[in-house]
Amino acid sequence: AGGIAGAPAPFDKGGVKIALIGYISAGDFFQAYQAGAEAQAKALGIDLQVFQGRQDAAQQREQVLQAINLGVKAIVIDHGQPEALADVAQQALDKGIKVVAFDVNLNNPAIPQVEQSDHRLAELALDQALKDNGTAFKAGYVYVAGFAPLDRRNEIWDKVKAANPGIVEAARFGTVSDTTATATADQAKAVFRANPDISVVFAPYDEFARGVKLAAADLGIQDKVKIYSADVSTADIQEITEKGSPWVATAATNPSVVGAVSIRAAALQIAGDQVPHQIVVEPALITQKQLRDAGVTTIDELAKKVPAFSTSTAVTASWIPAAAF
Ligand code: SR1
Repeated sequence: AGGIAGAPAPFDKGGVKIALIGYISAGDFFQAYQAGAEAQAKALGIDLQVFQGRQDAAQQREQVLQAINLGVKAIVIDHGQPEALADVAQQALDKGIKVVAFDVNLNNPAIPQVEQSDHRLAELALDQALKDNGTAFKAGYVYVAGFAPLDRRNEIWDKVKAANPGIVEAARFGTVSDTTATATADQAKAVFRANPDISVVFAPYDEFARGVKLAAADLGIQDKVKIYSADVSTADIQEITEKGSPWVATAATNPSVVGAVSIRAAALQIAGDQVPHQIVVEPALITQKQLRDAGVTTIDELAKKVPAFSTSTAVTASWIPAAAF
């Protein structure tokens, strides 16, 4: 990879090694995040080594050690379990390697944290749920504790329930695995059978929402349930806008933009710049109605309508070329 004329060292020469180490690699969000990271790395002449996640904390920890041995200049850690990562991340820092964390709280002042403003994201989705359904309904809630973004979204769900005692959480379920959507669908079916009066499901991860939608379709109850989610992808847009879909709103960033931001945070630190400790990519609300009315069928079309979906001004500099994705 070539260098960038006028960029600070070592980006003027190119070939800077950075590792991207994931925890979850299945699903649209994580694939788009990786694609965005790769696109930004390419634009910066970075040699990006990608380590795929398998929801395996021991393996991810091992990959951090491997990256240290490869002589990378920075490591971007995408999700994971803090207790398995904190000490190896510190080992990297001790060797002068920069570390950036996305959606895993490593609780270290030397590690910038990238996030999607999960509180705002949950507020956007739940405000829409209240607007559509009023303040009294039986809800299903999809949640798996221990994932930083889901834990932050959960804080807002708790707040909304406390402020609206008419909202009754009739069931809580969810699975995060390499088959999240189908596993969640199986659980959702059992939940719907046991609680036929659930009319709203808060499923703040698109794989959860897909699972709930699948269950509703299998049981023939799509017209009795409304699903509010997080995240968006081209496949999600198709599922949201199809005739009779119960998936009525989602709050989301463009995951490719978040991937690009994560790489920029690493690159700026390598170049000797300070970056904020908390780096936030703001989400936007996307409703089924907006998508249908605007005839939006893909994430690229969405990016043309919503500027925040094509780019973010977070952690950038004049010498950093835009990523093409
Ligand atoms: C299991 S955590 C899944 C979430 O991580 C990212 O924050 C995405 O928004 C997704 O919803």
